[in-house]
Order: sequence, then structure tokens, then C-alpha cells
Amino acid sequence: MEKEQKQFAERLEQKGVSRRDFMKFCTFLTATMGLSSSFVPKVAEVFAAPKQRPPVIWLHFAECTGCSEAVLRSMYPWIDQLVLEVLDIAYHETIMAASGYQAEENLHMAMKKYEGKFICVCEGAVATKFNGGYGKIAGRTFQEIAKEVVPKAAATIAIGQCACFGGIQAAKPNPGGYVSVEEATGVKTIKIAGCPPNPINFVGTVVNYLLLGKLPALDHLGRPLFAYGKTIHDQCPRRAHFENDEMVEEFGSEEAAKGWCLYMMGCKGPETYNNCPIVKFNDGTSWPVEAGHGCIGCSEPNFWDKYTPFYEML
Ligand code: FSX
Ligand code: SF4
Ligand code: F3S
Repeated sequence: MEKEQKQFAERLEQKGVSRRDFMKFCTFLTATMGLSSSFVPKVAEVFAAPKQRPPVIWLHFAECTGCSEAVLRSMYPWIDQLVLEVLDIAYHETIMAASGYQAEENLHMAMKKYEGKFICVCEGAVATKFNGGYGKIAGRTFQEIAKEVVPKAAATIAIGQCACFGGIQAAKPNPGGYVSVEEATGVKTIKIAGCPPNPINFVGTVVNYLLLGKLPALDHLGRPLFAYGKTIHDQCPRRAHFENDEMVEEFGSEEAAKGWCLYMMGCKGPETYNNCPIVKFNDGTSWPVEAGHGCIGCSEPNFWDKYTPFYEML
């Protein structure tokens, strides 16, 4: 175990990550998962000395690949290293070296080898009209691929608004008949919602599985409660400006304090469940409302149709 941990520390060091950075990340992840700080060493162990590395088949359907980008790049620049430490990614179109026939072969071999054991991660919506003609890979429709792979997985994680609820391609008039992965396959998915979702919520879900041997508790839509249990509005610092007497005094009046809130600019925070105000994006730098833009409800079903025009008050 000690040897493994040492080798892990060396690999991180090569990426310019100190043990202190790593422990800081584990503390942040543990808090995000809603676990007490006594779990921090256990969470660190999941990465440093994984007992099992579940095989993953990562599929892409109709989307912008922002979800993969979010996991692999934007947060901690080295989160890709951590993801690759705990998961055995057998197939991922964006990051694998293989292409063409070899890629197809990899997918089929991985599916056969790990049948019933792999985690399927899906990005993007599935086209259903015109026999699925709006989306094909290697001559096969998204629909055929989804129906072939998803039912063989031990669990399927839909990552991003598109895989969870259809996303922009399912917005009216939805010419391709795009639907969520769950609708396309009839298989229940765990939904890491958002456009893009916060990578910490994906990592938290996977670590929950590895640490506690089960998937996290979900809401009625299939989103993990640790991340999607509260509304943006309930956690928003701009709300504090008009709900805190001291702040109101500082602003001169409740009305003035309310001026900081983006509700009248169309913020959908009161109806949107996500943890953006707490976990933020880009290494905890900021999040939409902090940057001065109202929440557009990107983790809610069909937000493109439901919440446009975005600048109209709820
Ligand atoms: Fe959709 Fe993801 Fe938005 Fe993009 O793959 S959730 S369009 S950020 O990339 O699926
Ligand atoms: Fe609520 Fe949005 Fe106002 Fe924040 S900015 S308090 S989320 S309405
Ligand atoms: Fe999306 Fe709203 Fe967060 S738009 S990123 S859920 S603040």
C-alpha cells in the first residue's frame, strides 16, 4: 500500500501537484459529497491506492463535448490524472488514440470483456426521428449504439444536460427527435446535470461508489442529492444582501440591497437545483451569478424551452 501511495505521489509531482494541493482537493471533494471531514483520508486513499478500477465505456452522442472538456481540463488542471487513476477508461472517443476500425473494435472488445461490470458514461442526446438519421458514428445511429451498449452496463451515468434531458438539440422544433439517453434506451441513468456540469459532481459520484460501494442518493429526476439537493437561490450570496440586516444597513435600504440580486434580470436561481454557489467553476474561481449573469437553469429539464427568453423575469 505504502509503495503504491508513494508511486501515486510521484506521478502527481510530475504533473506539478504537491501533496498539499492533493489533500486540499480531497477536503473540498469530501465536503461537496456531504461527508464529514473524518472521511478525507479515506477519499485520498481511493485515489492513491485504489482497491478496484472499474472499467468505463464513455459514449458521445449529440453535444458539444463541453462535458468531457469540463472533466478533463477546466477545473483542477490535473483532475484528468485523478480520473485516470480511479477509472479504467476502456473507450472514450475524445481521448483515445485509436480511430476508425480500431476504435470500433476497442468498443466491442471492451463491451464483451466487461459485460455487466462496466460503468457507461454518456454525453449527448440521441436522435430518434428518421430512423435516428440525425446522428451516426461508423455508419450506426446513436440510437443503435445506445441500445446496444447501455443495457449491458452495471450503471449508466448521463453527464450533461444533453444526455440527461436532451439539451439544445431537443429544443423546439427538435427536427431530429432528440431525447435523453434514458428515454432512448429505457434504462434509468444517474444524471450529472448542467451545461456543462461541474466536474466535481461527476468525480464525487464515482468516488462515492468506490468508497461506499454504492451510488449516491438521487432526487426524483435521478440527480445526486449531494449536488442537486438545494436551489441556487437558497445558496446564493446575492440573496444574503437583502436577507441580512447588517447588509441592508450597509446598502441604506432593503430595496438597494435587492439591487444586487439578478432576479429582475431573469435569474432562474429560485427554480434551479445545483451546487454552483458552493463549488464554483475553474478551480473555485467564480460561477455565473458571481460573474454578474443570472442563472439560466442549465441543470433543469428542458431549460432551453422552459427558461427562454433568459432575460425575462421568472
Ligand atoms: Fe450538452 Fe456536453 Fe452542454 Fe456541451 O457533452 S450539456 S451542449 S456543455 O457538452 O452535452
Ligand atoms: Fe436568487 Fe438569482 Fe437573486 Fe441569487 S441572483 S438571490 S439566485 S434570484
Ligand atoms: Fe447552470 Fe445556473 Fe449553475 S446556469 S452553471 S445551474 S448558476
